[in-house]
Amino acid sequence: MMGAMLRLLTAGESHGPGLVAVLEGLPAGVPVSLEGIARELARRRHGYGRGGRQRFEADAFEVQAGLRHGRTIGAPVALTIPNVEFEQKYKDLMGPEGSIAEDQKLTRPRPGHADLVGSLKYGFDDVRNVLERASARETAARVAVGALCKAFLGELGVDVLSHVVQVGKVKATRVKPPGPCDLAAVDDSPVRCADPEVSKAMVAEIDRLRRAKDTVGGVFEVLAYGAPVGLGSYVHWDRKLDARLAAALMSIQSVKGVEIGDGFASAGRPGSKAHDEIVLDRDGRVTRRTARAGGIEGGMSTGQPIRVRAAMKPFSTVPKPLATVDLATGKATTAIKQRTDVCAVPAGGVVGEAVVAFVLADAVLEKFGGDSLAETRSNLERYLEALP
Ligand code: EPS
Repeated sequence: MMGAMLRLLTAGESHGPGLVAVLEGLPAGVPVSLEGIARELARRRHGYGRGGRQRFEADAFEVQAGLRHGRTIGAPVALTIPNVEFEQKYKDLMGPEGSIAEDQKLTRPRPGHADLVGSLKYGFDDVRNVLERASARETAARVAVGALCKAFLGELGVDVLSHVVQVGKVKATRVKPPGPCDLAAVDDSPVRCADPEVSKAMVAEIDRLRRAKDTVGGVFEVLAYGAPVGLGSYVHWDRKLDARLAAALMSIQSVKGVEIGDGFASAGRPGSKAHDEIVLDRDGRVTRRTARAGGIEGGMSTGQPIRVRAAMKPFSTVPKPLATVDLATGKATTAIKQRTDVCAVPAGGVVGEAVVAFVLADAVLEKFGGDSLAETRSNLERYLEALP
């Protein structure tokens, strides 16, 4: 991912030796604990409906560069996360050297995954080259880096969290979005849903789809509290905060729709009921009557909580395999049966937090700059003091 100020590169195949992430552009002096990174990685592994892998995958990462004595030093931060099965199970299949027999090649692409188009585009006769990199395993690297972005934002009073609002046909209609104090309760829910009753119904929905040998998608919401007014810009399409958030969320594997604030619901409302009227509060300060825009107007943060949603399609590795064509024989067949998760929407929310934190950290650095956290903070404070 490429921001105005931050750059993130990930590498790694799902069953290769491991994942690598390099984050460049965070100022020096950001306190980062290894436990904090481990906690975020553990949050991504949890969630009702995950597959077998998450029970043994340890995500035992190592920091190779950029952190010293618990703080960033302004240099690129590099992390590696080994895949636990590589040594015991996948060394021959996925190692950097050697070869495999013809009959070990995967040639039955899964509809909905990158398998078919990736193989055609790169000229592969083994779909594994594609699916290993296209796998959502890559999101572990982004979550590890997201923990660093969150630590930076946290120092500036910005909190990012998420919750699940839909799994399959089950929707949470509770209107009030959870705040930072509610995150522990959300994480305690097996599906990371803020409403305990809806949470139970979502678990039942996942069980129903598992029994039917199927997979299920859903919607998660990401909220950011404490973002200052004026992040992003209205002057250019590629500097708009909502455009940057939408691109980042859409880059998450399985995400097929993004909504900012009331987004799609606004399309069906009259203009008189679609906006957030500007009013004075009791103390004579400018405020808003509602929060329909999701904290973004004209491509800039308004100072209200930022609220975005992402829709995830069901996993395309369906246990009851879909129709496909064998690339080796040209004959009709059924798709590869890989190990799969039934539902990854709770994990999707954690990945959503990470990419939103990346975009907000980038937008903060674009506006306030700073080679050290202290410099960024003092620039931010001066700006806030000067606001009318
Ligand atoms: C995932 C790792 C993958 C899958 C899942 C998400 O691991 P494995 O293939 O070893 O089970 O569990 O990815 C997919 C289902 C997919 O189609 O990409 C993870 O770590 O998030």
